[in-house]
Amino acid sequence: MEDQNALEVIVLDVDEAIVRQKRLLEKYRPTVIPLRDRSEALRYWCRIEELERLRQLLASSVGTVKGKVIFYGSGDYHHLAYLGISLMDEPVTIIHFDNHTDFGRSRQRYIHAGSWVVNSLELSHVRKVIQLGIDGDLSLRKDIPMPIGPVTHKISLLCDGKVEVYPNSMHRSVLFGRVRATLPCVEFKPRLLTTEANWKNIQDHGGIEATLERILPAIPTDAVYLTIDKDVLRESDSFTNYLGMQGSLILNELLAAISLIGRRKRIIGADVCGDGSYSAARGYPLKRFFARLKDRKIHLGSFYSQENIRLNEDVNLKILERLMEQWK
Ligand SMILES: [Mn+2]
Repeated sequence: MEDQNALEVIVLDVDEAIVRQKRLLEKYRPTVIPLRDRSEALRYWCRIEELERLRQLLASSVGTVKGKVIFYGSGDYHHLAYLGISLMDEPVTIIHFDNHTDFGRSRQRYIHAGSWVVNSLELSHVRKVIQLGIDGDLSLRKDIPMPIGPVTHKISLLCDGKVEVYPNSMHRSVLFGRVRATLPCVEFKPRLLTTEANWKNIQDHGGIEATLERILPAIPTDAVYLTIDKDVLRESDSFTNYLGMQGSLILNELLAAISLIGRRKRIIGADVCGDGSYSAARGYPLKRFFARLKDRKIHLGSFYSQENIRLNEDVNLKILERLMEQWK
């Protein structure tokens, strides 16, 4: 019989999305940290101090998070990745699967599901972030049709080589503002007020494994931390809060990537989000507005359908299986 303790799983239960996945609970017997009373306070964004408190709670509840996998439900909580990342204790490169770059600008003293990469790169042990699968960002977005560029995103992180962005299929986009840099992942052509970006996307450059074989030898650390937002996957492979706006990566490509990273590098920690969940946002007018706008295409029943819960649980189990192969 397999040793079930070989892989330790932590659930930050902010939105019930993971604890509904009964096979996952039975198989891995995760440490569940109850946070549902903070569900709306933490969704989309929260104050940095709030995460500092949570980090202490996490560390005191589980000791180390090194070599463990953290689940926390919807990608609306992707800033909780900062907890696991900040608790790593050696120089590390973050390998980030997502449909979005998450290095947007946010209000001072706040951390956001779309800005946590900026905060993570402020940690001295975090050397670099490699982003894979990004098709829904750094272009005119369907959900929030506003110009994207240095005003909305911290593009300097890209220019300084702190972040590399590899879309899955997007090959060209236009940024508002002039950007100049010579980078391995993109060619910028500055115009008068805009910049044309030609991306070295995954599909047109040999697929996910060829892309990783090119990138991994150049990253500055042996240790890597994986953070996976399953909105990077196509819709038949994942039910998220980004219905109609998900990425195009196929589950088997994600799994192959995890295996390859595990063979070439030392995975020291991981977290997974993107399990769709409903937000009532009671008591938070701004979040409520945001939730209504963002989730408008999702039928309420979809959040509770057994089919969607099973779909997400299957993906989580496969991700865990792959990680377990790397860690056994
Ligand atoms: Mn994300």
